[in-house]
This record gives sequence, structure tokens and C-alpha cells, in this order.
Amino acid sequence: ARATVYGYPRQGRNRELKKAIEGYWKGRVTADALRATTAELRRTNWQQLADAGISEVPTGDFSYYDHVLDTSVMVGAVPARHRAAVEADALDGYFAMARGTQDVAPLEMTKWFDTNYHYLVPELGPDTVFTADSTKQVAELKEALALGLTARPVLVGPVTYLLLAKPAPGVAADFDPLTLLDRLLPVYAEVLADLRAAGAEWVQLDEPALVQDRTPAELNAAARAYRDLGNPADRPKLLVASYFDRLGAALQVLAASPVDGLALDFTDSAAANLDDLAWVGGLPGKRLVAGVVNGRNIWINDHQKSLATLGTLLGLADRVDVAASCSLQHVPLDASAEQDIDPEVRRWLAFARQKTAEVVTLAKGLARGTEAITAELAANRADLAARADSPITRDPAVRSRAAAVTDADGRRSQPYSERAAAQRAHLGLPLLPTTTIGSFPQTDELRVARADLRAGRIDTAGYEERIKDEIREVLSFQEKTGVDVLVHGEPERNDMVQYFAEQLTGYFATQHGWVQSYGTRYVRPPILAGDISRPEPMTVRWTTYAQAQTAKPVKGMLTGPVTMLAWSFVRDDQPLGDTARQVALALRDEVNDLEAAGTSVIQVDEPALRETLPLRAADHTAYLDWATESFRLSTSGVRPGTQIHTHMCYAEFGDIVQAIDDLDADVISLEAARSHMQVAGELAEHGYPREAGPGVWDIHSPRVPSTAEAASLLRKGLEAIPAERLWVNPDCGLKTRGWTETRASLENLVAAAREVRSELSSDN
Ligand code: THG
Ligand code: ZN
Repeated sequence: ARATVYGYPRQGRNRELKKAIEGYWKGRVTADALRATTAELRRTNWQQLADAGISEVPTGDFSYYDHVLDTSVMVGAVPARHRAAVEADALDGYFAMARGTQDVAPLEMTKWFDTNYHYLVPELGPDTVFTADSTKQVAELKEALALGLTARPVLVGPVTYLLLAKPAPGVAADFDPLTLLDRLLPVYAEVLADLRAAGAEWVQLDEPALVQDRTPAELNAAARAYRDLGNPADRPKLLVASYFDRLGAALQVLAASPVDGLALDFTDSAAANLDDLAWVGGLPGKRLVAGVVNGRNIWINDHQKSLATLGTLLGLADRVDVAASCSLQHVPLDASAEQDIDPEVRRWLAFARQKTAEVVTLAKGLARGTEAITAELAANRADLAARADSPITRDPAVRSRAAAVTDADGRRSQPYSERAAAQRAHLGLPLLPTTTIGSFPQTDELRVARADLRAGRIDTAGYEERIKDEIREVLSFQEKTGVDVLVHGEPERNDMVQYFAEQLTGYFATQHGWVQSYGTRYVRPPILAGDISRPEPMTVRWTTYAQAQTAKPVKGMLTGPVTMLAWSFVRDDQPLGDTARQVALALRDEVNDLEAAGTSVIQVDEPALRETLPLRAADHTAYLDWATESFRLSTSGVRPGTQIHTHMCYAEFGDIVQAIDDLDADVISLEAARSHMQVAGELAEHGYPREAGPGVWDIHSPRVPSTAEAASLLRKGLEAIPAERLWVNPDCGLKTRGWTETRASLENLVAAAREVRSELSSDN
């Protein structure tokens, strides 16, 4: 049995990739220097994999920005608006597609399945002409072969590529990119032949889109694709890889195709693959790559369990190899770099480097018997037992509290109509109240202050003075501008998840645990390792400091339970809903403490509610049940007169309006400016009964919306939502904006609210 992986973190130990690319954008790094740095990063990765005992290394998984964009380049699918830039300079043209330029918009970005990685969406139309460009794939294969390694190029498969694409601007919205399959397959065949000629014995085609619910037509397309690609005589051996879930109906299709091997996910959530594989009669004559080590969480593997799975699989294919369940790009590089984390917890962690070693151990055990890995198995058993028995993972007080939760705990004491009256009396807000989402610009001075505090250049008192100054400035600007519900601006927060994770017991932050979010942007998801509790209030101090500076209401700002889970590494030893409930109870205490300290408006953000929706429709209801329940649990402990807000962004919400309704928040703010208030119509159509603030300022661009523009969006909002229930706010928080555009935009937003208010009062 061979050990292999499908991809490895690209960024390097110290995010050298980010630094090199951003340096190139700024003109500080030459193209040659960028190429040299990235070649070195690839070499280091391959060497690390080979040294660990990986006998077939992946190539082509590296990317300057995104591997789906690389695939668009490979098949010549460059949008018309980017062609001139690509012809002038391939590298600059590539970045133009990724980031846009002064004159042209970039490709749209969206989440890669249910991971926290974002890819650039291919734009296709009936006129798309594909042409093969295997340069990058061939060059990277040759680099690995030159090191004397056995290498397997990894490509996004043609079916997944088309299923991830969308109609190009100007193309009919109902255009189905899958109709281009017959045009695309010859281009893939050409790339495969080039790779064969360059020395690839095997090539991997990734088809994760086949694990989602697929129509018979889509399954037929997959059958056709792999029949056609299996035909040519000059092709390499083909390994079709699936991950993130069971393959389901597509398994039979691929098993019957002429491809030479399949890679399947055998982690817990995809365990049904095992029965399904037996049911289709196994893969006689084919290679099976078994993804038994979870490639997207950070926990050590259970070797005993994996060996049992692998043992069963031995009888079901010609040859069984061992792998991580998906590319290791979704986990950080090396857990041994985490010197500050509780050593008890570090023992339970496996990042890319440790997972690679686990795969190698299992392959060895499979090939030579468990006697060959006795020491590894004993160590693994001890680590797993330590985790299971640890007081970190099991806090009886947290467990008994979670077990005692009743339905009533998740319901406000009065229905919205009565609460709304109490809130109106209590808050005394004008019609079309104005507010912001929470954060104000995170200036360089704030980042420097945080770094100074970490480095000991300033003390806590000095740091807190700076935070107070910033809060006072943000408040006085809002008062002067005439905003109705103020925020303190969150200058003390590094990130909306990490800030809370650092204060909750059971949660652990990493120092170097970077994972690519998109392009050169990375996140360090904290680790939900144990039972969650809140040793002391987390936000009360800064919120009450802010409230003491003004007579207007200051909104308390929290991150909701679903988003806390979505942007963290979650436990694999209990259902997600159980973890969500623990986080919700900790947040409930915070919400109640904020109320007790005099906060009348509390926002609990859930930007990740939509993006966490499971890949298969059959799993949606169960998810939405625990997701909405945990939100309500965190927000239902307050008096009727306390107004609960929530906020969502980064997605379209049309298909989860019922879930949004089920949150029972008094007010929701939503991203809406780019889609011209489309979501307001969707809420209205559903009969959404509470207050809403569809955004009237697209904060993802530095453009300042004019008063007229914001007012016109507001009028559009009024067509769907009555004035008594419409709020005026930007699309999202302002932390990525500069102060100049923030000042101008917020003034225009308030002016627009005043203009439309006066139109309303002159109407009656
Ligand atoms: N917080 C967390 N996860 C997230 C988001 C977030 N996931 C989804 C979405 N927002 C991702 N968007 C971004 C936007 C910006 C950056 C990362 C993800 C970013 N990162 C800095 C970088 O790479 O330079 C590093 C930030 C840091 O120092 O912590 O700019 O809001 N948890
Ligand atoms: Zn937002």
C-alpha cells in the first residue's frame, strides 16, 4: 500500500507565499524573485512529504491565488474583459482575473463546498471556446520528477469545474455550463496526454461536486466524461477523487467507468461509502485510495478504527492505498510549532505535517501488519485516551447545564408584536432608525498598539487608554453625524471569532495555525477542544464604558454560536449541535449580563448561518434545527424591552428565509446593496414579520454611496418592508474601510434616512 495526499498547505512556514505575492503586487518583489520563492516552497513541501514517507507526492496543487482559477487558465476560459491583460502579461493578467484592476471587475469569489476556502468562480457562456494550456501542470510535475520523486498531478475534474461555474455577465441566467462538457473534454484529454508525455504515470481528477445531490443528467455527464477521458491510448492512469461526503449515486457511475482508480472519503461523515462500495461489488481491477485520515479537522486520527476500515477495503479493490480524506490545504501546517498551546491539548492535535505521518503509519500497518507499527499504535491509543478522559473535554457543570435546557429557554417571554411595543417605548427611536453593523475602521495605529502590547512595548494600561480614546472618537463621530443606535467600534477586537475564543474556557487559539481563506488572505481558526464555559463577562466592560459616554443607545456586539463554530475547528467527539448549545449558553450569560449592565440593544451576528448549510439537502433540516435553536438559546433570556439584533452577510439568503424567521430576532441587518435590495423582496414574500435593515452601502468597495443612491435603495426597501419595520444601515462592518470613506458614506446614509423620513411624513 502506498501513502499519498492530494494537496498540502501552500503558504510556507511563515506565510512566505503571502509575503512574496503581496510584495509583487506592491512592486517590491520581481516576477523572477516571486517564481524563485514559490519554486522553493514547492520543493520544501515535496521534500517534507517524501521524507515523511509519502511515496507519491501531489503536484499542481500549488497556486499563486486559487487552483480553480488555475483550472480556468488551463482550459483557456479567460473572460473577455481580462483577455487584454492576460495577453499583455500572463502573471499580471492572472492577478487581474483574481483581483480586478482599475477598469475591470475580478471573477466572483465563493466558498469551496463547506470549507472555509474561497475559489474564483469560472464564468462561461455558449460562446466559450476552450483551449488547452498545460504549462503550469507540466512544469510543476517536472520540478517534482527532477527531485527524483514519484509524482501525481492533481487537477480539478471537468464535471466539478463546470458544476462550479456560472453564466458569464451578459449570458442568460439559465445557461447551464454543463452543456459545454463535450467542448471541454478534448481539452482535458490534451492536458492529460501532455502530462503523460512529461512522465506522469497517474493523474488525479478531483470531483468533489459529485458528492452533492446530483440530477440524473449530471450523473450522465459524469459517466460520459469518464468514458471519453478513459478512451485515448496515450493517456496516463486516471484516479478520480471525491471528498467531503459520500459519493452516493455517483459511485456506481464511476465504478463502471474505465478510469483506473477512485479515491473515496472514509471519515465518519462519509462512512456510508464503505457499505455503498460493497453494494456496487467493489472496484475489481481498480486502485482504491482510501481517505481515512480526516483532512479538514485538526484532531489526531483513531488508528485502530482506520485499520479496521482499511482491512475491510482490502477485499474490495485490486489495490488499496492510504490518504487523507481531502487536500491538507484546509488545515494548518505543523502542530509542533504551537509552543504556547496547553501541552495537554497539543498532544491531541494533528496538522498537515502530523496527518501526513499518520497516513504513512497506516499505509505501513496495512502493508506489513500491525506488528510493524506497534509503537505508533500504542502512542495513538494513549493520546486518544488522554483526550477522552481529560477534564478539558468533559466539564460536568457544563454538561448538566446543557442537559437541563428546555424548549422554554429558547423562547422569548413575549411574541414580537408585544416586544416591539415595549422596545418602541423604551428606546424612543425615530422612523427608519440608523445604525452600523459594529466595527469601525481598524487603523494601523490600532494594529500597532496590539502588536506593541504583545511585544511588551506598552503596558495594559497604556493599551487600554488607546482603546478608550478610539471608542470616544468613534462615538462622538456617530453622535455628530446623527446616527440613532451607536456602536463602540470594536477597536479591542482582532477578529470576531478569535476575540471570544480567547476568553472562553475550552477554546484554544493557535499562534501559527494559518489556513488560506482566499488569495493571500489567511485566518487562524481557534480550536473548540473542550466543554465551553465563560469564566467572566467578555464584552461588558467596553460596552458599558461606551454607554457611559453618550445618552443614545449603544449596541452590544457578540458573535453568534453558529458562526463561532463555522469559523473554528470543531470537536469531532460529539454532535455539532451539542457544541453549539454549550457556546450558546455561554453567550446567553453574556447577553444577560449586558442587559443587566444597562444595554438595551444587543446584536448577535450570524454571518455564517447560510454558508454552514450541509452539502446534501437531506441534512439541511437537522442543521437548521440546531443552528436556530442555539441562536435563540443565546438571545432569549432578556426582557421584552431589550432589542435583539442579528446580522448576516457573505451569501444570498433566499433559501433560508424560514430559518431567519425562526431566529426570532427583533431586527436583522443583511447585505443587500449589490443586489439592489433583492433580499427585502424575499423577506416580504415570505411574510417576514419583524424589523429588517437591508444594507444601503456596499462596504466591500471604497466607493462612497451618494445620498441620492442610498435614498433610492431605501425607497426600494420601503416597497417591501413598511417604514415602521425598516432600518437604515450599511451592508456589513466597517473594519476593512478607511476613515475617509467611512465619514463621507455614513453622513450620506444619515442624510438619506432624513430625506426619506421627511417624504414619509409629508405623505400623510
Ligand atoms: N473571521 C474569521 N473567519 C472568517 C472571516 C472573519 N471567514 C470568512 C470570512 N471572514 C473570510 N474573510 C477574510 C477576510 C480577511 C482576512 C481573512 C479572511 C484577512 N486576514 C489577514 C491576512 O491574511 O493578512 C490576517 C488577519 C489576522 O491578522 O488575524 O485579512 O472575519 N475568523
Ligand atoms: Zn457582515
